[in-house]
Amino acid sequence: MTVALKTTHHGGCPHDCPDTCSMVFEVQDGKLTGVKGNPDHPITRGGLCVKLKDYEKRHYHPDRLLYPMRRTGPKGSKQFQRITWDEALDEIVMRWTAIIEKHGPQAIVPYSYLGNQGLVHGLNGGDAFFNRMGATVTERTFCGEGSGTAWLLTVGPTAGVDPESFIHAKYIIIWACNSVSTNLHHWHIIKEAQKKGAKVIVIDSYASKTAKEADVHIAPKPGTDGALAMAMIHTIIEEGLVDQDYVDNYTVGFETLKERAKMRTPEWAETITGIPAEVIRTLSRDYATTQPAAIRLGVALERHYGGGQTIRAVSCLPALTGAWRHVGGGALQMPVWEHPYKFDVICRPDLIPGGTRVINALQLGRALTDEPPAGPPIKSIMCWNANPVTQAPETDKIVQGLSNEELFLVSAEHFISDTACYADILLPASMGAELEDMILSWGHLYLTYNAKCVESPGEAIPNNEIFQRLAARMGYQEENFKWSDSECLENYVDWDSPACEGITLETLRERGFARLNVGTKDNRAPHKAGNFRTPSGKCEFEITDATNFVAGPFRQMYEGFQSGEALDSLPDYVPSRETQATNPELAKKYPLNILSPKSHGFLNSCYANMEQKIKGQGEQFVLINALDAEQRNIKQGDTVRVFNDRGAFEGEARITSDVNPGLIVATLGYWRQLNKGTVNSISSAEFVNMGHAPTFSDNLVQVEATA
Ligand SMILES: Nc1nc2c(c(=O)[nH]1)N[C@H]1C(S)=C(S)[C@@H](COP(=O)(O)OP(=O)(O)OC[C@H]3O[C@@H](n4cnc5c(=O)[nH]c(N)nc54)[C@H](O)[C@@H]3O)O[C@H]1N2
Ligand SMILES: Nc1nc2c(c(=O)[nH]1)N[C@H]1C(S)=C(S)[C@@H](COP(=O)(O)OP(=O)(O)OC[C@H]3O[C@@H](n4cnc5c(=O)[nH]c(N)nc54)[C@H](O)[C@@H]3O)O[C@H]1N2
Ligand code: SF4
Ligand SMILES: [Mo]
Repeated sequence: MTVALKTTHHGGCPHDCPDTCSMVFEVQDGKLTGVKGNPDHPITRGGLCVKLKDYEKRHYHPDRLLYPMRRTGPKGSKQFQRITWDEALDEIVMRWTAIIEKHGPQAIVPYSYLGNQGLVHGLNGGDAFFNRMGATVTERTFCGEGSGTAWLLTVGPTAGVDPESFIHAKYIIIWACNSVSTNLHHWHIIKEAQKKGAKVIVIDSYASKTAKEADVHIAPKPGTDGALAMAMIHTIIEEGLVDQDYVDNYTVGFETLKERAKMRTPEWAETITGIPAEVIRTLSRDYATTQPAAIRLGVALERHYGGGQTIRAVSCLPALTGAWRHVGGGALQMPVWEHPYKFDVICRPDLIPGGTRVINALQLGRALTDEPPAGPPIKSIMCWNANPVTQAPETDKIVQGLSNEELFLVSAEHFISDTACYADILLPASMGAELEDMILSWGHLYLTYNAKCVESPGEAIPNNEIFQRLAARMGYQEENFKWSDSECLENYVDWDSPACEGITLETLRERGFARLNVGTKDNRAPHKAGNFRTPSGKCEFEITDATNFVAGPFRQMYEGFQSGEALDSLPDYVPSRETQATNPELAKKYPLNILSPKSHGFLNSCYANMEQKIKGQGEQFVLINALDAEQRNIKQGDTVRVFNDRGAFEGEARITSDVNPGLIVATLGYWRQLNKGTVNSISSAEFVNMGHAPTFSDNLVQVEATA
């Protein structure tokens, strides 16, 4: 008897996580038998997270979608029947052709996000197809677009401080980021810096896992960080801690910023944030005087109405204090800005017919119910790499919209997700080890390769092939619809860019990863002498003539949203929409703020259907302070109902001092089909004041014990 040899192959974690780990796939007998972190990768360093450590189990999970299926029962009933690929594609093309004839192509809406971060099979795979069709353009602003807009306005598309250079920092502020759960491999670096004597400050509205490991935890009320940042600017200026030489040479608008910050005292900020003025003063002094000082901006910092302005204020701090002068000094938002991808080739925005309407992915529920967009009715949606029924706000409206028997929903998936439940046609998609790709990273400065090393189970095929087959049937002749995955990679990356010097697809295939040529962790100080990628080349405290726009870190595939609405030329604190102070009427009914951060054990909604992962993460729960619990007669472990006018969900009450009175926390990702509602049942689809970002930290609710 011969025993098949175990082989290993380079992988890249395809999930929406800043770490983009380089993985080692282990294959035996044509099956993925195990995964490990690549020990040679300086950030992965041989370890994966709790979600991915047994990734092979996700590949071969008994619930995996293996064949194309057609709906046989009412929408949402999960009654499907196996059909062939030909039947599935014929039906889709027949339905779409009829819709296009009757209503025009804009009656068809694509819906995707970062369920897969591959260059070929990820966020933008499929864009070229729908642009060619002339379908509605879907603006995707789930994650980082408010932050991205603010960052671009202030410092331009720079990767900022290298996450690896944090090892050289002496003062580290992690601002609205739960690194222990969401950016684990950066956390390892921060821990090492801490061991070497760096002070680690976590600014988080509740005691997250990360906050608990900090030297100092500062807990402003949600959405008040802008006031905290403005008071830091005030203190740094008032106390003469400004690096005047840096400010004079490399910034614009210092005098007007100084004027704006004059009244933004720590005492003023105390009344808004709940943080004692003395704590704000100490924070400001220590930050300004302990160099190198590095700030890690979490995505969550954008998630309230004033999120954009908050990020502008925070982004001014390193220039004000000259932190950018040092290796390991400055700020880190999303390093993806310096990755050399050719989004125009990937997305083909040139194919979008002039005047095509745009709808926003966060407002899908509204578009399908009470706020239909101008133009033709929405007759069909194709969803891939996304699961709006758990992940987008106002999910009751989405469910209502998707329940419409007349709406033709096509869903390409790994599992019958909460969204796929409503599909008319299900298409099985390939997973990690079953396809070739390069995985983009918004958390480090490496290119990451993923080899195809096993065949897909059943009849699953990769996203790119799904769109190729559809394009062939629709008669689209453009050459990009015929490129193999390898050809896509050759065409999608700017291999001739300085960042790629010495790197080819072949070298990537051999090593699995490659560091971009953008300096090393030990010498990179991109703004030591200014060189900001703004119109002035300087850090713009003040901007002139700016209008609101959407700056996706993964470049938007159309010309870019310009609202025409003028922006404040200076950063400031802009209050949230739903608080006691800004909406006292609403707060009478719904007195508690709620946060919905990421779950430690899930990756957005991925893994939240796997028994072992639910066991690790725990069933849906609600963190509540003893004071709030007592007032509502809620006991530890009670099932509670959290609700507002938008909807409700249930979870187990965990009474804890990790949250202050007035605030509750319920984490994201739980499946609606396995729970009574989820946290997005109550969240609002209103935008942040910049970049059309979501307001997940700007919601009021009430809580009650269930009978
Ligand atoms: N385990 C795990 N990891 C993930 C993900 C996952 O689902 N699970 N998702 C991935 C994705 S898509 C993303 S975008 C990243 C996001 O990673 P993070 O940026 O860490 O995002 P969140 O977990 O949403 O929020 C981080 C922290 O911000 C706090 N916070 C929320 N609002 C405010 C506020 O107004 N002020 C302050 N000071 N704090 C606030 C929350 O309490 C939370 O602890 O994580 C990625 N990694
Ligand atoms: N309340 C609240 N809501 C939030 C957030 C929050 O902090 N609070 N965070 C927001 C953020 S930051 C983000 S990024 C979004 C994420 O929102 P989504 O991107 O919609 O979240 P995922 O759960 O990752 O959904 C990905 C889906 O794609 C599928 N998928 C994965 N890989 C593939 C593939 O190769 N092919 C196909 N066809 N399908 C695939 C998965 O099975 C999964 O169902 O959620 C947002 N929603
Ligand atoms: S989810 Fe993030 S931390 Fe976990 S393996 Fe993937 S990239 Fe690494
Ligand atoms: Mo995200």
